[in-house]
Amino acid sequence: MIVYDYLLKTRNLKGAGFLVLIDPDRVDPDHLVPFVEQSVEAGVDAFLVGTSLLTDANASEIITTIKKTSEIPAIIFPGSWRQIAPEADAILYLSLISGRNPDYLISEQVKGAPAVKACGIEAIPTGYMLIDSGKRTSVEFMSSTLPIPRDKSDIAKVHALAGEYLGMKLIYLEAGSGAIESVPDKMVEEVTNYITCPVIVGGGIDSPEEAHSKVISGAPFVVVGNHFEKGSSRELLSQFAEAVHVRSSAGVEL
Ligand code: 1GP
Repeated sequence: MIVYDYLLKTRNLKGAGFLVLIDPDRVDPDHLVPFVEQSVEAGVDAFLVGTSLLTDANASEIITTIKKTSEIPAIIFPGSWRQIAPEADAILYLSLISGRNPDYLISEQVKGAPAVKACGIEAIPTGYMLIDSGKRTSVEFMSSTLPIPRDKSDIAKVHALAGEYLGMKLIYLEAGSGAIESVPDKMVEEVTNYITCPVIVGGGIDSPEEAHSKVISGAPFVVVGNHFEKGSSRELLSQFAEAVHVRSSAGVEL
């Protein structure tokens, strides 16, 4: 399975893909298996596994459990090069293109490249862009980078376009986990209209209605994590999945 192709097929068939973030630092190990089972039943399209940009949590155990429990792709969403795990199906090979810190533009990626090659997992080049969420985030502080202001869609557009021209296969618009304000719909719309590269939107999305509005604004992929850490159920996951799958809820062949 080529995970990138699976994601594109998912977007084409369902209208948009619903990705659930599992944070190894915060997941309750006793709840992981039921949560994965509920996610399968609800129609979640892929799991992202990772933690905030700069910590070193070990994702291997979590990914092993996900893979034993489901066939849904498990994609590493790394906070640092140490989070690379051979059990995963793919890794979002992030470069923090909204920032000007060489550590997160290229240094972490150089350190991680041999490990990804040794694991043989699929690397999906992803331009990672921080968008101001109304409050200072840990990624912003730790990476010493400034987020793009919420009302400056033009700045977001040209960063995304530069990422596309550099060969990124995904652009991730990130408000930060648990953000008070998610990425503005207007910015999602303007960026997705401006580039051809598929866009992921995440951070602070805490209702099915909010997830739906990102898709209606043009987002091909929506990520939700923090909201399910406060409590989840098959019903809640289904409500989100239905809100994101605006075209069809049919399964996509792996
Ligand atoms: C964080 O975009 C992801 O990196 C998901 O954010 O945890 O706020 O849903 P939440």
